[in-house]
Amino acid sequence: MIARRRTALFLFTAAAIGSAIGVPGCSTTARNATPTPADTSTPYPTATAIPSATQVLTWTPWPTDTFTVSPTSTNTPLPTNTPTPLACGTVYSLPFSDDFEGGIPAGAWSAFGTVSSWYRGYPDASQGAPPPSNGAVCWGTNANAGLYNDSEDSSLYSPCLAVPSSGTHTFAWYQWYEIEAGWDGARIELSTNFGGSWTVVTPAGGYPDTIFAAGNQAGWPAGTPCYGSTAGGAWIQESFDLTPFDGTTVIVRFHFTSDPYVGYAGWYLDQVTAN
Ligand SMILES: [Ca+2]
Ligand SMILES: [Ca+2]
Repeated sequence: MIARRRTALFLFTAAAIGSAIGVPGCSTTARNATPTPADTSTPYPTATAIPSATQVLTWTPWPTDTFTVSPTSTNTPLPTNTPTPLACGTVYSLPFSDDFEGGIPAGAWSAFGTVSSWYRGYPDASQGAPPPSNGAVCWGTNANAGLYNDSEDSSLYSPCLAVPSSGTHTFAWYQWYEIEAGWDGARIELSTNFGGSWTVVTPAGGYPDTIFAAGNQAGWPAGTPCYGSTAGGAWIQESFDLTPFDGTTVIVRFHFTSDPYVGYAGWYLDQVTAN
């Protein structure tokens, strides 16, 4: 079934979309001009198209919340296009919680990467994404605008979190995802040196899927454990053990990648906690 959908969608993209706008690989999914319900906490950007694999999408965080598309920019693979070291700004102590509704400034989270489609908003129901797990907004790949980008290698970065030097600690979040099985994927990574290096984190219960063919933008080889396909229609809470990182200041990133063909609604996140 995946292979059939893959072929059908690729043909549609190449024949109908690419030639229509003259930009190879460019998706034409338009952003909703008027999200429903309205997000009164953050203005929505007015970008009308998702950039192609040869374009760079830059988002200026809240309260500006604007997208800038650089059509002639050359993409640079992660991590070199991600600021290193990452600036902490506020370092949050535990317990930490953020449902993205404005209690923690939205700018405390940041997104970088190759054709990043990360977006804070209300999911686009027409693409199958459910409402946020709470409130009016969540973070997601092209949340409120449809499918994630082809050839994407992007991450949503948490604020800096100071993990106490002793005790048992847990990082948890709610997620919903629909990702092309085997070709595209998502996983959790953590840094204790402000983005200088990243450790892959295994969630409680492990990753349910694997990359089964190379070709994704992040270069994850076949066999890489990840979130892929879908876990169903409901938001699910996931977690991992922060205890091994006691005494450090950590940044957690939600790392997503896709290959050049076939996109789905993507990866949606809400209600992050660290206790
Ligand atoms: Ca929320
Ligand atoms: Ca794909």
